Amino acid sequence: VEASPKKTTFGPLADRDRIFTNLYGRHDWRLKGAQSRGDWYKTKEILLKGVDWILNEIKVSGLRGRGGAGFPTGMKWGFMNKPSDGRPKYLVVNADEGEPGTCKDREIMRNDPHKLVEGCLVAGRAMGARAAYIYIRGEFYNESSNLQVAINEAYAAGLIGRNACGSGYDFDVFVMRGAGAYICGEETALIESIEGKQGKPRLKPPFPADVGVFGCPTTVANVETVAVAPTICRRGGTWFLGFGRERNSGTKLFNISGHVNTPCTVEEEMSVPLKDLIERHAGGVRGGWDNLLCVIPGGSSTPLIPRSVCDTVLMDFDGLVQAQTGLGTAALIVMDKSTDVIRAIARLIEFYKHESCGQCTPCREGVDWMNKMMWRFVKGDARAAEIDMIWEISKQIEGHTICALGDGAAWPVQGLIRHFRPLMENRIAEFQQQKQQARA
Ligand code: L3W
Ligand code: SF4
Repeated sequence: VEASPKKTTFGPLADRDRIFTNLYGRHDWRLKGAQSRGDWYKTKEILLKGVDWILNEIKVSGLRGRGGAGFPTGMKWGFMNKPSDGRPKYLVVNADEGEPGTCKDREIMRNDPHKLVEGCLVAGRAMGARAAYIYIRGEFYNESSNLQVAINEAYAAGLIGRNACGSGYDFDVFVMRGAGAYICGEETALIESIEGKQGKPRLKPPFPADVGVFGCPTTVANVETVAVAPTICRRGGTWFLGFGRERNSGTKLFNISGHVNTPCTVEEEMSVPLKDLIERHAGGVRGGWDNLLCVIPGGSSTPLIPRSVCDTVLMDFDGLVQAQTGLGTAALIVMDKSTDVIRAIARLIEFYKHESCGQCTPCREGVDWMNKMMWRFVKGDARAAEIDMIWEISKQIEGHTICALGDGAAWPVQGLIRHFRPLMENRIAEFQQQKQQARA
């Protein structure tokens, strides 16, 4: 994908173009503070413009889902725009944010909860939804209480509930807390959990838009996706489209953690070069850019990329796919040369093994095998041929499971082998040498 002919450089984002104006809680997050920063401005007018107008603005904006899959938001919300068959429709907000390295939605709910509540109303209107359920990660206790305060304030001010904002539209918002399972961030497991069952993913189709929560048409959308909708409607889809490049538009929250001088969450223009993001906002790599080993660019499910790729890659959907990885949740985990990258990936695979729900054989058994093999690779206690074997196991998992957790476990292993195979081979050779010396 070529950069748009009109634009070849991306970022820094000007303050006037930031959607999330209260990162790190520098201002008052309560209703009055939120209103002073533009939230709930002319919401009634947006609602009265109707379903087609809202959907059109979202489509024009080019917004793609911010939870990892990057599905076009306007199209997804449009799946709900069918004649009613009598079943109520629901919006479910995925606030389960469990992907290692990811903490952007937490920041929104903690410091900008009114953006999410208003977003539920606008997105809900676009779908003809009766109510929104916000399913929030159990560990986010403070965030869920801030969110509940914001919801209570919005009810008291007549912004949601009966005749929301005086628009004639009735809309409720409920918060539901999870209980600590990563798999409940998968949209159908999340639906099962809301229904009071174990969080085990369902086969798709049927997609939630046909059969979702309580058997009713449902759209599950990420916190950030929903929270940006009111600003897009106020400033216009073309405003949002003006950031980033074709098919990769808008502003975006990025998390930067690991071996950087100042780990942070920052809103930047989509398609910003990875190197600029780290140097401009995170104080650079510890010990300087030359000390960089690799970066996991989009949360733990996305394959790592080595320093040579990091020099030039753009942080967007297409740029990272071209680099054989993905934007995922846009959570960068930076590793400098002091990192034992084999151990780092082994630790991630152990996480996936622990979180697998166990329904599919390739995930349940395959991820367990990969975990055991990875810890032997950490020591070097393996045969070189086993590198091909674990690659093959990862390929047998990828695409052969009910949900994306299997893929999420397979891809980090593939990234490691793709870029650090000689390191793995050397470690095996060293271990064999040590064993021989010990025998002699
Ligand atoms: C109706 C159709 N709806 C697709 C809907 C579908 C879903 C959305 C995208 O996985 C990814 C995963 C993780 N009719 C439809 C349709 N839809 N076709 O569109 O669907 P899908 O299956 O591509 O993605 P998903 O199941 O939502 C999410 C990756 O994100 N990830 C992040 C995980 C963690 C977090 C977090 O902590 N916040 O998100 C990182 O890579 O691997 O690939 O709504 O129903 N014909
Ligand atoms: Fe469960 Fe793993 Fe299958 Fe997903 S891929 S349904 S987590 S066993």
